[in-house]
Amino acid sequence: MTGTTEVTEDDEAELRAHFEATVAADRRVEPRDWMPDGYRATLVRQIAQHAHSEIIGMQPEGDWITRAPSLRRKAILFAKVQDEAGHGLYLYGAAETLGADRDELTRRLLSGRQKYSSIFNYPTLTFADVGVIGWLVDGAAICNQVPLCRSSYGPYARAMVRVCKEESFHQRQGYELLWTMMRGTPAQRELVRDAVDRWWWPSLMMFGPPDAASPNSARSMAWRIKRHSNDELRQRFVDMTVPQAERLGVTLPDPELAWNEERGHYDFGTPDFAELARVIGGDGPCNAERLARRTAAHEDGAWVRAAASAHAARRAARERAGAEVAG
Ligand code: BYC
Repeated sequence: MTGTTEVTEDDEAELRAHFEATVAADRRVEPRDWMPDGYRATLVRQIAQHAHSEIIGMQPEGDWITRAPSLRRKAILFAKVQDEAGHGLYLYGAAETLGADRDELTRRLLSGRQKYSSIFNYPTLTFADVGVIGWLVDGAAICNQVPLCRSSYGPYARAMVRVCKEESFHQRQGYELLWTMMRGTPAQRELVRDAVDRWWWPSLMMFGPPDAASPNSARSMAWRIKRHSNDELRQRFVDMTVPQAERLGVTLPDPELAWNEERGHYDFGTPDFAELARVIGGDGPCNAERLARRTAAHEDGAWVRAAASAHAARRAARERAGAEVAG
């Protein structure tokens, strides 16, 4: 309800019942529908964090565009990093449908009040990291995001459909790069081994804290924003990735990794969740660098935003004048 329309307690109870029934029936909540404040706030938090991750996520791989080993690899990497910018745009757009202001979201990111994925606070030391990010990081992103295509909020769910299609392509390109390196020289295989060792555990941490320590999961799952818990998705990722590692011929750095016939899943070790908390809290290897770079890019882009706003204002004025003449 917007404007001056007064909402009585009875109206609100009816709207709430309609919202609960929509969610329970797996129908979509749309921007103009009534929704509880907590639902809206949870979505803005998650979608903004997701959008920020896409934009900050351009940095670690972007570092290798000028140093890609061939024109083909450079073109692929360029396209992939550009896709991430597109994902950020869809997601900021989805957040705006909830009434969020994009400038404000950016301010919150730059001031550290809103988070982005922990994974992008690790450095990309060699070109093998580009392959491993595609394979493991995009692989984890797909596991997490495919169920979000069925999220209860329409604009978020629809944005996820396209994001997931592109992420699947990214994952394949990462796997193909590693496949090529694993069939290359011993030095190339060593680069892959080193990169897998460094990225495996941070990739498992992308799914968030364990369920017992996840303050938002229960509420988000009841609202069908999230469809699975952090631990369920982490397990799904391990189950999906181990056979791929075997095909590739790489060893994942976890001595506890073993098929458990009884559970029908792989057992695996516990990620260092204290490290995850430190990285989320701002104390990861590259947090300061990532935010400094994003801040500089934002400041450098001020003239583009000013020019775009002036252009949009002139166009709107022309359209208004045209409408008056036509009227
Ligand atoms: N990193 O109660 P929990 C990508 C925070 S983009 C940082 O479990 P929730 C890609 C969490 O926000 C990857 N923070 O939270 C892009 C919460 O803090 P607040 C991004 C994390 O929301 C470019 C607190 O810890 N994907 O893949 O129920 C190139 C407690 O956690 C992390 C998405 O954003 C983390 N890893 O569940 C390549 C997907 N984990 O906000 C790839 C959408 C937790 O209460 N997001 N936190 O202060 C989600 O699915 C959920 O938000 C999460 C966390 C599973 C991440």
